[in-house]
Amino acid sequence: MSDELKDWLDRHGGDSGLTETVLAIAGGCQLIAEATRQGPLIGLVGSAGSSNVQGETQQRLDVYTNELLSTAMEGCRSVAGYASEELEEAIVSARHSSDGWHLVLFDPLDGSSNIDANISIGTIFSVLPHPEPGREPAADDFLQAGRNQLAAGYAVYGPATALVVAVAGRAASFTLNPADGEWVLTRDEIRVPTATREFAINASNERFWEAPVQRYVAECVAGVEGPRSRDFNMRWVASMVAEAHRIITRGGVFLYPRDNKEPRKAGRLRLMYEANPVAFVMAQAGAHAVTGCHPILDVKPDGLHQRVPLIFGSAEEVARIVDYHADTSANVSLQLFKTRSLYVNAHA
Ligand code: AFP
Repeated sequence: MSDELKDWLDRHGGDSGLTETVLAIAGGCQLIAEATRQGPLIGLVGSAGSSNVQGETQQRLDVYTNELLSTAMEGCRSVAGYASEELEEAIVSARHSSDGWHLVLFDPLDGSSNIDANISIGTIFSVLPHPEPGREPAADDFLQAGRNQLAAGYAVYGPATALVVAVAGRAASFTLNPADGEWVLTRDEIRVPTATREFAINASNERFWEAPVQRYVAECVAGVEGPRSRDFNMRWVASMVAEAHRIITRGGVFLYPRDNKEPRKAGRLRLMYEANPVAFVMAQAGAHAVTGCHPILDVKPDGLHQRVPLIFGSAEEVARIVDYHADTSANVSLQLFKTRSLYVNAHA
């Protein structure tokens, strides 16, 4: 039963038949919410003893949630195929490859390192059009730019379970009522505040960041004495979904920039099922998402598991970070700034 979610999708989902697909994803998220709630009681903690295609150790919950969502996608008439962080190749639906009209990509469990510590985790999804419904989808059919997404969103399994769904021009948040399994509409027409004083970044990587990001964070940390003339707050949950939800709730900016920690990787986060869906949600809510220089939604994909640098959130802060990337004197100003306010003030 998800009457409020169904009504919302029927009203705002346009004519691409999204209701069925998003309800199937929401059904999968509901099962995941139940599984995460029980966690250790049903043995869903700890390593599964296997690795995924990116070579990352899979947790039991990664494997289980991938199965739940895969089953939900197999059972959905509108889904011709699907792809997951946990699966090397895209999967063609056994029953609906030739009559389904959507392709779904998902990260079934974002924030795996949080599972055993009982910290918020989530699921992220992206719905793309099948370019030629009527035939089996091919691997390349999945490699569409984020702008093509028909719908995207995420579930966050925190103190409450929230499902955020975005379709063209609109984003809304639903809260799962565990008593009856209903997704209750709790926030419609989400708008992310354009200004913020809160940023999220894994600061332990600072020495590996590119100069524009070092400059941005140094200026935030300098607070009222620095060039921004105001104090900033910092948060890091290590689950991008939880960060995204905080940002749509009260504004903020999230950065997982390109760095030279592992130079062969373009970034940490995956384009197709992490960056694109979050960028789509942000765009419908008046926020921005970029690689540093370019909108995420314009990145032309070249692989299912491709990584990208990702910076998203309140429009004014993201615009500032883009400006810093465009500013070729960024290295120089970082030096000047460090000399002027961090070093001199600290030793004054
Ligand atoms: P998983 O994809 O393994 O669940 O990792 C989550 C994540 O990709 C993203 O949600 C976090 O922002 C990021 O990793 C946290 O990574 P570190 O805290 O290790 O930098």
